[in-house]
Amino acid sequence: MKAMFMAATCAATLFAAGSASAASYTFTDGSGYYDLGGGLTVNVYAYTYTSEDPLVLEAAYLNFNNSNGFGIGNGSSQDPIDSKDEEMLVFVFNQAVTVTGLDLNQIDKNDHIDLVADNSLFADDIDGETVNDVLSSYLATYTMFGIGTNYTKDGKDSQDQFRVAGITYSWDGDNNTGDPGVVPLPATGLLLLGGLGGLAALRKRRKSA
Ligand SMILES: [Ca+2]
Ligand SMILES: [Ca+2]
Ligand SMILES: [Ca+2]
Ligand SMILES: [Ca+2]
Repeated sequence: MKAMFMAATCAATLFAAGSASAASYTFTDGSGYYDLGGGLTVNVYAYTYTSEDPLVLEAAYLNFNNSNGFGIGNGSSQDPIDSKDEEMLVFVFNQAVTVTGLDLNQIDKNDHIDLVADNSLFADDIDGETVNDVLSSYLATYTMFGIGTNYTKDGKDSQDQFRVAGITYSWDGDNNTGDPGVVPLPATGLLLLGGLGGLAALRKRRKSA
């Protein structure tokens, strides 16, 4: 039973890795516009939000504090993204991506986080330490991604606060041509594919012999 579960997990990982290339980006300024390379760009916005379904966003002030990353506030670079003002950081890409991880600062299990893709909430009030686990398993593609915190289900805890310094995403860089041939795979994916390919070649040789 355990072996079967592991095999299924491997297959899912392989599929995800093979369908898109993965890359990371560390934000080094607060301009709000970033060229991620290969024709992919992202605009970063700050919002407040008071309702989750439908998500209602109102523009807020984006700030940036060096290696700590993005915060949201009223002009102070020391102001994190926090539940006091129910703040959300929104990334709008020019092509569909999957955000698979974030470089988060000032985050722990007492921070309660909301995650949004294309205007729908897919994780509500999750423990801050599980954000990257949730992201790595949510494989939908979207052009709008948001991370924020409010206190609707969190006992009116206004202490939730964090910052975002970087982002890891997977992206089908060839989605204009549909050619998956040049998409790089992580080393483990290559090894697995090599093993499967070798098996197929062996079968072919046996059949023709
Ligand atoms: Ca704030
Ligand atoms: Ca925190
Ligand atoms: Ca909390
Ligand atoms: Ca929430």
